[in-house]
Amino acid sequence: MRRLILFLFLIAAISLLMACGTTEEPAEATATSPAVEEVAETPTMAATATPAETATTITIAETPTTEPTAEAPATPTVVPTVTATSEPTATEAMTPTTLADVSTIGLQLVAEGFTSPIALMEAPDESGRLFVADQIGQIRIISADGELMGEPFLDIQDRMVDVNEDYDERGLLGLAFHPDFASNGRFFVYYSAPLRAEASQGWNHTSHISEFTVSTDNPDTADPNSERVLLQVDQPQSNHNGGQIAFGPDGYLYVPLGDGGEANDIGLGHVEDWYDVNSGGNGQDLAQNLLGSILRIDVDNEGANGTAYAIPADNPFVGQAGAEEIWAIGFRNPYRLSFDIGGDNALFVSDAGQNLWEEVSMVESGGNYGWNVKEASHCFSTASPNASLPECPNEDADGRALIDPIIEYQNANASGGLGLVVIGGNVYRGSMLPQFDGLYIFGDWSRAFDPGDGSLFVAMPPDEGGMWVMQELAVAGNESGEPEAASGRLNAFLLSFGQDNDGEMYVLTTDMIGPAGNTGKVYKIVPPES
Ligand SMILES: [Ca+2]
Ligand SMILES: [Ca+2]
Ligand SMILES: [Ca+2]
Repeated sequence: MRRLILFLFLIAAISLLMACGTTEEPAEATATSPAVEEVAETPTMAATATPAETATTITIAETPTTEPTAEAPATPTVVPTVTATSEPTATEAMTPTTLADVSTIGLQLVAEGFTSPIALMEAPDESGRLFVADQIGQIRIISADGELMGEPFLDIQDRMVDVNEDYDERGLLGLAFHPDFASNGRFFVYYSAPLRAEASQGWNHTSHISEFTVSTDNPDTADPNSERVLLQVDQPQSNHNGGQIAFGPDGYLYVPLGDGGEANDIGLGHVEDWYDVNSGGNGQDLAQNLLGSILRIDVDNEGANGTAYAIPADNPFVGQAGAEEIWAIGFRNPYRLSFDIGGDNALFVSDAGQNLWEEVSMVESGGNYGWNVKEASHCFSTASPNASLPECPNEDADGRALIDPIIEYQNANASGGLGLVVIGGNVYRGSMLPQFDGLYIFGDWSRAFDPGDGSLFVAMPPDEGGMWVMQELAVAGNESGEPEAASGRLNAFLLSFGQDNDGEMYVLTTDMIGPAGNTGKVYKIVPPES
């Protein structure tokens, strides 16, 4: 009986996250019912309709702590060639990392007491300060000696919508320091403001990209009166707002925008695109709105038409039919993005899937990443979102390829799924865990809604072509934790990742489904034995 109640609660909660739009709308009760049916059907659909698809996806090697009797944790077909024992000892230092070398990490608590910590980064100066953005509208500082400072660096709660403590995808969602912050004190935030007067009636809120500057007399305080709103984007629904903004190695600011919200990329504020099989299509549309895209703007110059930012001359749609701010299209909810601070500085974007698949893409100029034609590498159907279509186009109406993700895994709505929402991370470039160098560490928000059951994953580029190989990452010391004995998982909701200037990584969690309370924690990823 208890399992049944939990199951029903899970279904109701999933419909809240995946299908419903504005949670405060009175239509919630009617919107929930069909979603309940859909979700309840998911396990059988996935089991009977997609065996072929399942077989082509990456193999998830169970971590040794989860299943001591499991076969080799590394997937044999994809593990890089291991140096043979007959090789001279001189080459031992060159032995490539295998998945078996990267199955476990340790987590060291750095700071706690946050509500909903959603971004962490080190200022690009010599101060050694870590900045933590909290969804409720505050930016806090962890000093170089590890102290969480009491006074916020910035508090913009009074400029935001009131976030719903039960669940909300709005709030302060992104923070980025100007590359020359040490000399110019400029930084940028992405947050959800109340709907502006000129927006379409009945829409939900207006996303702001704003610039602030640090106070002239106190480096630990921003000047609250320095706000300069660079970009406003009206949002038809409360959810799918993207979030993490970042400067690329080119000095331009990248801004991820979701498809506008609700589910399926249809409904109020969702335009029609070139693909008639599926309704809606802010993700595929280039010209009618900026939703469903990654933008790239120049914050150091003003636009010719009076905008507070300029368009980089090499943006892919300059002089074309699409909006010139757009860098890439085809996203549902690109909540987290990051640039590799080493290697080729690739841009990694996690895109939260709907009912079946979660994905991470490596994003390039002018790329089309598929939504709502595809959910990860699978053909999406707005009419039957719990069953992938057997086929769909491989390119859009302009001949652009629909680019598959580098990583995908099944949503926990389906049996065997690993979680409900992918949380993008970073390419590890630190020195504390050298075996992780060049690997992408990311995770999933939770497998269920109560209690939080977030996961950490690690992915490795394949030898040649195809998707990256991923596996779960066990947290040392959590092997006997709740909710599942020997899970090795976080035992909390995973909200985000951060990276400092040394390339070390951080994990941001909370015990709450929504932005409430003070259970938010920041951990540093450390070797398991430390
Ligand atoms: Ca369409
Ligand atoms: Ca669009
Ligand atoms: Ca995609």
